[in-house]
Amino acid sequence: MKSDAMNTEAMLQEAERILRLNDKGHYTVPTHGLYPFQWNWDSCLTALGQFRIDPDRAWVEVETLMAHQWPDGMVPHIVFHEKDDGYFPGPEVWQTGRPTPTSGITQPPVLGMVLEQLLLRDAQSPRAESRCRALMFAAVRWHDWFYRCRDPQGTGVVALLHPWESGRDNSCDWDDALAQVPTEGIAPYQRRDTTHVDASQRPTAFEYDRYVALLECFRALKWDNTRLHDASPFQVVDPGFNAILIHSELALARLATQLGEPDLAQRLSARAARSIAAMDTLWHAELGQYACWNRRTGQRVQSASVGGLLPLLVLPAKHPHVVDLSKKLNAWLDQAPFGVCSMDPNDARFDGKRYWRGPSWLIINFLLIVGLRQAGQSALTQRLIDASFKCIEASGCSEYYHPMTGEACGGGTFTWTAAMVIEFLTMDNAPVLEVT
Ligand code: 9WN
Repeated sequence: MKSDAMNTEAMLQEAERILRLNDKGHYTVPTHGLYPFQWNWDSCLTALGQFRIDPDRAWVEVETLMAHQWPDGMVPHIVFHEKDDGYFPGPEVWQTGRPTPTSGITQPPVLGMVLEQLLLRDAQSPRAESRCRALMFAAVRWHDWFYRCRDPQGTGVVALLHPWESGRDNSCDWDDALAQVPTEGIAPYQRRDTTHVDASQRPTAFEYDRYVALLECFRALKWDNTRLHDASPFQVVDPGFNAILIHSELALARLATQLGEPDLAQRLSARAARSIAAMDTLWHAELGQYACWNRRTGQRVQSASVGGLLPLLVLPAKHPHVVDLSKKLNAWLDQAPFGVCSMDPNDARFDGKRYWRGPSWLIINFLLIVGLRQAGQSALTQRLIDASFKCIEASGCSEYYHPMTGEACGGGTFTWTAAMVIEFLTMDNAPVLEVT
């Protein structure tokens, strides 16, 4: 929590202003121009901040997202509520055939953890429990989809089929796997992102070609999720993504208990336990952290990104890797005091301004903080909150920040960054939940 009362008030007001600025009534755009639609994990994390302004509006944010869940359980990463030519690839490229157009891939499932928080915070409201109940069942259908369609061999960990699914689009984690994606015959296209943001802060043309190639490959399979996994030239198991999924699964299990569904709670707890055990296979002793696994080649990925620190979300306090990961976080913060680098600052590929290859992101700081609080790492928790506020003080609510200078990067007046500011300013009151 921030001590300076004046600053706190000013920050809260600015954060609230941004949430209102980007509010489209029943969903929120991440920022106008660059991202003019509803994004999956942006909306869920935004609901946490919205709750402090208007609890009902927070529920609506996630209800709107889940109204566009696919019949097979998948929750798309973008819902194209309105027509807008300012973004590529738009609905005419995805061609998923949904009544309201959506993309055809998903994003990190933070919904479960957010639902648990919303219900805890809204316990007095007479409608909260029934709203949460409906959303909980929808979230469980999404998780079932993950294990059915993204882990068809039942290994306990799910694979990503597109870098956009990770939410960490151009992370170095995907470099090798992406290089194997064939691009022959992709349709010509025109990027829009670089008309909004300097190209040096965005993915490269090489990467975009492969993003489009994967999209076209899945489109040719008519977005049939029973076929996509095995057919995809890109199948990467990300420890960060899986940690988010498991953390949400545990949250849903607790909700199921609370809402009188003991059998469901038991099923989810058992699946989470199995997945936590499977995460052990992603520990990379040489890097001293978790790392991705390329399911296509059967090889470990040599990349020390922040995704490999996110398993803090599911480690019990006494787990030895809590100490390893905390040490690493402290070392990175010594080198880069403006938040957690998205890539090891000692890696030759680190680039402090290029999106997910170095910059710090407040939502990632937040997820790490959730894990660190669970693990009782209070000093490091405070260090990360302070680092996040340093970014805000230096550059306002930006999409991401140069982790060594705090320079604003990407889009401005950014929704989930504003939501995280509210969260950090008020989280002292949030209960800490334990991983057992
Ligand atoms: C593609 C909206 C989204 C975030 C992602 C972030 C970025 C999109 C893009 O913006 O991705 O989904 O076009 O660059 O990487 O995490 O959800 O804020």
